[in-house]
Amino acid sequence: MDLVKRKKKTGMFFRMLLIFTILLLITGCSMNSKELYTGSVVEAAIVQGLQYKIVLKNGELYLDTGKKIEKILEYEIIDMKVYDIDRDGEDEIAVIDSANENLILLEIAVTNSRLSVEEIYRMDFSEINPWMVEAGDVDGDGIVEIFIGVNKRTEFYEDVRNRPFFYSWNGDELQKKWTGSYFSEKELIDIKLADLFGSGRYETIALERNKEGKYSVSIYSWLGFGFIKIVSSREYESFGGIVIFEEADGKKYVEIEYMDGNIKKREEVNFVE
Ligand SMILES: [Ca+2]
Ligand SMILES: [Ca+2]
Repeated sequence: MDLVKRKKKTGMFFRMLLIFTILLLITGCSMNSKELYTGSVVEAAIVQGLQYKIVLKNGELYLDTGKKIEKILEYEIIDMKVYDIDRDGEDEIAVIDSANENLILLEIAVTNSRLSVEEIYRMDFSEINPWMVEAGDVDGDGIVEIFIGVNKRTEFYEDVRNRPFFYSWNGDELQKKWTGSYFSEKELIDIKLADLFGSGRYETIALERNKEGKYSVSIYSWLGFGFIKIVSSREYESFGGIVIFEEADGKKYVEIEYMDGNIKKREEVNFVE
């Protein structure tokens, strides 16, 4: 009798497991747009005159054509940036893959009206722990710089911390532009590159944290062979990130997202000299 009971139980267990697996597969496959856009990083990509959305969600990269959402990379990534890196009017995607910590440049390819990505370049950053990627022309010479946030010690500074590295894309490869030790004595948390003043030269907008754990935003500008600080903001107790808000006329503002208790707030950063 006991053996029969046990067999029945085992059978039931496997049936439940099968149902659970099917349910998991169904929910896992049908990523809807609401799920995709919750807690994700979204950027617009221009390909052959049309705009698409590139979405980074839980380390996975998706393309939203407006009609269909497709996962476009088989591997997981740490961060991504959509930008026209070679300035030909078509956007590329720069990603850092989680497994090898390589910076990978991807071209968005269209074959038979299907979009896919093709790897055009990769560079190994695994020795220096890359954690974020940004892009923009920091010196205004028409050549795009790629920013890589890394975490390492340097020859002169022993402590391991977040450091700003800039590379220029010469059409074939990335070349060192400025691999700095730091912008200031504060810890670097996040960076955006944006042409805030319409000069053609992109400012570096950095979110930093001081020793007391307070956050502030500073604008740094390229000057010949390095960066100088232009202005800083007031201090914030907490933060969500920095956002560059662009008005219809192209005027840009720096905004900060921060938590006020349980409420997420967003305000324009008032810089003080
Ligand atoms: Ca391009
Ligand atoms: Ca440049």
